Amino acid sequence: MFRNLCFRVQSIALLGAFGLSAALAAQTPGSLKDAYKGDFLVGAALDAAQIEGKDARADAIVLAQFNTISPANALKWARVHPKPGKYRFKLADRYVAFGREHHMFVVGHNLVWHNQVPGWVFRDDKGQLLTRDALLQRLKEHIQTVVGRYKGQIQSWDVVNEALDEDGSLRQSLWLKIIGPDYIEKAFEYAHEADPQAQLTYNDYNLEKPAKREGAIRLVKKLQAEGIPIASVGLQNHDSLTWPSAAEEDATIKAFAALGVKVVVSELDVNVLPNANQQPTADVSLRVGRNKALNPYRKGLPDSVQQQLARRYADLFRVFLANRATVARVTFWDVTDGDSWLNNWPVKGRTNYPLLFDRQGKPKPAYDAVLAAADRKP
Ligand code: 9MR
Repeated sequence: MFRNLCFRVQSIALLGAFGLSAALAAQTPGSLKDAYKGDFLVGAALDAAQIEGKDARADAIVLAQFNTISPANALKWARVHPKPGKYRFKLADRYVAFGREHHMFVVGHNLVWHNQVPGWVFRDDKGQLLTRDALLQRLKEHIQTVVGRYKGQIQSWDVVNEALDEDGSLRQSLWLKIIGPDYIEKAFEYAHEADPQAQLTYNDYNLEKPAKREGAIRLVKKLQAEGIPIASVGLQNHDSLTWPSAAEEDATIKAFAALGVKVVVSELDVNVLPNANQQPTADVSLRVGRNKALNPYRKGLPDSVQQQLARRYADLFRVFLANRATVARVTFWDVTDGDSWLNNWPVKGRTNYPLLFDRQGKPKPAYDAVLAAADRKP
C-alpha cells in the first residue's frame, strides 16, 4: 500500500517533469537505490543526452532508480580541456548541477588516462615531447582547475584510469614514458590538494585476473606507504555472461578489502554477445570487423539468454552484497541497452543487451533479479 502510494507520488512528479511515457517507464516495482539502501549506492553513467535533459525516458529511470551518477564522457580531458589554456565546462557543469539538484553522489571520471587525452598535452609548441617537469606542471594545472572547480560538489574522483597492463606492470603510456612511474602519486597528490574531502579512486578493468590484480595491489600499497590518500579501487566490471566467476569477483573484492581500501564497482555491464576477442578486455582501442555471427540477436534477445543474464546479475549482486562492508557503490555503465557503448565496441553496429533496462526503458528480468537479490541479505 505504502509502496503503491510512493509510486503514485513519484509518477506524478515525473509526469510533470518528463511526460507520460517517461513516467510509465519509471513505474517499476521498488527501486534499486532503495533495495540496496544501507548496503551501497547504486548508479549509472550519463552521457550528453541525459545530462542535457534530451532523453526523458532515461532521466526518469535515473531519478527513480539511482542515487549516484558518473559522467560517461563529460569530464574526460579531451572534453573539458581540448586546447592549451581552453576549458569547456558547459556539459560538465550541467552534469554536476543535475546530481546536486537530485541529491546524488556525484562521481568525477577521470583525471589521468591514456585515452581521450589530446596529443598536445604531451608536446611543446614545436611538437617535441615535453620534459618531465613541464608535463607535471601541465597535469597539476589541469587537476587544480577541474577538481578545484567542483570542490565539494564532486564527491569522488577516478584520479588515474587504466594505468596497468594485463601482466600487472605499468602501461607504457606517454604519462609513464615522460614523467616516470610516480605520475600516479603526483596525480593523487594534486587531486587531494585541490579537494581534500574528495574520495580518490584508482580505476581499472580486469582486476579479477590475478596478475593484473597483483599489480593493483602493489600500486595501492605503494601509495599507502607514501601516505597518499587513496580511498578506493574501482573495478570496472565490463563482464561477460561467464567471466569473472562469482568466486573470482569475491576474491578480488576481498583482496582490496585486506588493504583497507573500499571497492567501487564503477562501470558494470554484462556483454551477452559472442566474444569478439580471445581474452576479456575493455580496451577501447580494440576494433573488430563486422561479422553476422558476432551479432546474433538483432531482432531480440532469446528468452534463454534473457534468463541467463538475470541469473548472472543476481550472482554478481549476491557477491557485492556479501561484501557490503567493502563495496561502497555499484554503477552501471549507461542507463538502457540502447545507450550502451557495447553496441559499438569492439564491433560497430551490434545489438547488445548488457543492462537492466531495455531499449524502451522497461525493466528486464535482470532488473527483477537484482531487486530480488537484495532481499537475501547474508
Ligand atoms: O562509455 C564511454 C564511451 O562513450 C566512449 O566512446 C569511450 C571512449 O574512450 O569511453 C567509454 O567509457 C570507458 C571509460 O571511460 C573507461 N573504461 C572503459 C569505458 C568503456 O569503453
